[in-house]
Amino acid sequence: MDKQIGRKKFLDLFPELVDELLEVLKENGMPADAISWFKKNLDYNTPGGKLNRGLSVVDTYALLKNYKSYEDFSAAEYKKAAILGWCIELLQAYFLVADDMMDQSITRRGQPCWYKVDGVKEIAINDAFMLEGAIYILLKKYFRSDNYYVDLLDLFHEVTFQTEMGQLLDLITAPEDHVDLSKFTLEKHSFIVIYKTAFYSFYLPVALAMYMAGINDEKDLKQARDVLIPLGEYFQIQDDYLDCFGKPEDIGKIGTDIQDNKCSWVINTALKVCTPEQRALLDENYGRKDARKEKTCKEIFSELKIDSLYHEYEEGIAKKLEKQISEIDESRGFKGEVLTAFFKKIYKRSK
Ligand code: DMA
Ligand code: MG
Ligand code: MG
Ligand code: MG
Repeated sequence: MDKQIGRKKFLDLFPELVDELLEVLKENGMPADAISWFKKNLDYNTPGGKLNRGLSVVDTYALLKNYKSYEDFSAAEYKKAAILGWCIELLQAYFLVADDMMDQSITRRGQPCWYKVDGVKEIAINDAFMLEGAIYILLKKYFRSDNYYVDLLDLFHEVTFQTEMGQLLDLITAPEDHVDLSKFTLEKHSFIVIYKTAFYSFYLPVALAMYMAGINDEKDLKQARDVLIPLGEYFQIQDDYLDCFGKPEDIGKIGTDIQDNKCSWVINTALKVCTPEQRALLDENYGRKDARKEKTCKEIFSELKIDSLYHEYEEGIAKKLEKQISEIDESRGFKGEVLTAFFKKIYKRSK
């Protein structure tokens, strides 16, 4: 499976899906300015990312079916797998448009956040809802008569709610007007990130491909989940690390976690190893909308060598996940290779 070709094929489908979604607005008699607004929303917020989640649906499906190249897919089969992938990218777009407003972020994927674009502001809230709505238009159009249609709907609804529970906890653990670092723990962090990130980013793509491939025994879904949830936790720990230590030109966004008082992996790790003096400085400087105070926090993180603790964590989790994957029971058609492929996409990432 050639990566470059896979990405191009996947991206090539998107304009067609946009046209089909715009058709729905036309059928409803929506005026031209509303149609072009929705098009701009879809184009601005959906395809510009790494596409890891979307491409993983197609890649996982191919692995489960023993396909070695895109030629092995029928045209209709490729389109369906890719549409499931685009549905996750729409879900991601929906979450990110809202997340950037809630986190008061500035840039995303190397461009201004959608709510920061001229003339958008709070309309972004409804735009987020419409990105979510697009998922169910596509699912209905392409999967309504498949026996696993209800499973797809159920899965999208379930992981959406899990993500929203995670976002809730992420937000209320980071009040703007009251910094209390004693409320943060790595256990709480783990709970937040599993809910806000791991279900929709890791379990969802693999489970969708499994349903489409007909490998959907609860035992196999559980085997997948048992690896994908810790893998997703690792991914969000990378996101937290990169928020503080990554370069905006690599990650496409400007970190906001320190100023936003987020219960991130970085601050939790710092709290575990800091001296009382460093702790007092963190209490005074963390979670304030002040670039100078943010810088003080970063200086303490360097003194504490958070980056080497992160690399140690990364080595440790990689070993654990590899062992877990090697123990997968493949007797019903599920494959550990699906999980290894996903792991390789994110191991030691810098963007
Ligand atoms: C992201 O958490 C979670 C969701 C559901 C979008 P985050 O705010 O750390 O993401 P980012 O760093 O991309 O803003
Ligand atoms: Mg955010
Ligand atoms: Mg957030
Ligand atoms: Mg982040």
